[in-house]
Amino acid sequence: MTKTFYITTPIYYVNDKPHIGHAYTTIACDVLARFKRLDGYDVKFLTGTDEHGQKIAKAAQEQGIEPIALCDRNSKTFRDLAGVLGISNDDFIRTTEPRHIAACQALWLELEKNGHIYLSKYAGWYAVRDEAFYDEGELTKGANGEKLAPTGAPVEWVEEESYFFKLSAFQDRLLAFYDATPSVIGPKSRFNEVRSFVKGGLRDLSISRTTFSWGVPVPGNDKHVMYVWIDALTNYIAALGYPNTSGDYATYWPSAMHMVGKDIIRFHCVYWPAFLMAANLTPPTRVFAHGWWTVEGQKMSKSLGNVVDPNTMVGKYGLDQVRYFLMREIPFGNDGDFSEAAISGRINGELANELGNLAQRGLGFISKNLGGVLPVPGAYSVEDNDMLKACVDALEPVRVAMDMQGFDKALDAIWTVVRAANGYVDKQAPWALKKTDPARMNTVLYVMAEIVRHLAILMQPFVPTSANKILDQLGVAADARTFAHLGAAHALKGGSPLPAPSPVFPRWAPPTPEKAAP
Ligand code: ME8
Repeated sequence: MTKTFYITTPIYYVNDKPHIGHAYTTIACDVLARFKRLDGYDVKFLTGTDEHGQKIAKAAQEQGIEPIALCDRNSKTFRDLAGVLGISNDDFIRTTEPRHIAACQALWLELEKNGHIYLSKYAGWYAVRDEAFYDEGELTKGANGEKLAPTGAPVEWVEEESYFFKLSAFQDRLLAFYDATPSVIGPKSRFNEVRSFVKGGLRDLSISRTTFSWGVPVPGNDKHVMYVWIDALTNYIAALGYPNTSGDYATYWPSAMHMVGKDIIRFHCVYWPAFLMAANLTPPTRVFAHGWWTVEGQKMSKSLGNVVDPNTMVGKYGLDQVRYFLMREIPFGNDGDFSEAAISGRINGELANELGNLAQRGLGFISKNLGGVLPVPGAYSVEDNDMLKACVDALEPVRVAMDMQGFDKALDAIWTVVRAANGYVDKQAPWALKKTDPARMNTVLYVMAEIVRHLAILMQPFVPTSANKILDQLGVAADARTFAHLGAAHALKGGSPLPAPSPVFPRWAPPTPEKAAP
């Protein structure tokens, strides 16, 4: 039976435009989805937009438009961005879709039927920006003495009738769940953070609001709309056809992984598993919370005007370059800083000088000196065999790293081979063999082409367009590019004509400032 893998991004709020942080999470999911497909998995990859709640209602009001008009417009910008980023998602869910609303109401009824919901009154602090309730003890003070959420978001006092979810009753079950499967939360530091939060005790959670109407109506009580987080989290099962628990739900839910930023870990690792347990559904298999990006050392903010638009970035540096940089620059899970120096360093130092150069050296030489025909190799030397073995052996450490969402570690393992291969080429110096030993030159050039084939196959998840261009230049058939095609059994055929090569990873230089008009 084919193994399955279900990967989701957070669904993004449509009150604002997408920025580099959203692009980061989505690219990470795309890299994983592509990796798993190439590794033989049946993958479902979901992304989408979070369209209900007070924050969206407020944004629409400020812009003088109906909430749904705001949602339609901004959801499209997220959908378009997925196109710009080359995202291979299988589905895009909007929480205003009927399938989502039906799933939310079904889940609610299930929780109610199982005795986990009661009606009472909420009195406490709420941050619209975070769409989160906070305890008095969690609040901090702003510059003017005003109360702020721990995230810095303004809070307001809310007092209203509300339905509550009996979260407090799930403390022991949640702790037992974490302890039985510690791999459910990554990285380890986040696991510890969540565990100690739950260990500290849980209060029941307010799960409905009455002071605005932009949300999923609570079944049987139209005065209430659902709290936006119970609504939002349900997207992950709505897209699998819930409340129907056969079909896609049965196929994919057992392998569910949610990728999120560290800001929303409590919702995904505490509330969501508890809701699912309360509905007698299984919690997700893994939630990974990655770190936060700053820009040139500063927090991204509208007022600083330093919010990085991923469309601009892709236009400036190139899509694969941006994807590579984001996955390579920092250990996944840590915070990172985006700077022009950092990205241009990666583009020029690694993509152009190391991988690109490796591909170009062999292919360019074959094109110029051998009439563009891949030579037939003779017997392999020890070095040839060692290099080819290193290429095949790279898959396992890459796979292990990817299973831990260690994108940077996976790239380290690939780069160990890239660097060894450049060393191999320097040492074998095939161009010097042209006159002295053409047969050996042919073997070296063939081995170089095989090395590049392996590296391009492994690099597809990270730099899909460029890796596939390299594979095109090697004449590799489109259906011979999975990890099952690594190794000698699927080796290139010596004697085959190759398409004309062209460099795949150009160097990057800042645009020269325009000359001032005379
Ligand atoms: O929280 N660095 O949506 P959201 C890294 N709708 N990642 C960042 C980032 C940054 N500076 N800024 C944002 C929501 N992100 C809810 C989710 S899911 C059921 C509902 C990424 O639009 C990161 O993944 O505020 C973060 O978790 C997400 O965007 C928040 O997106």
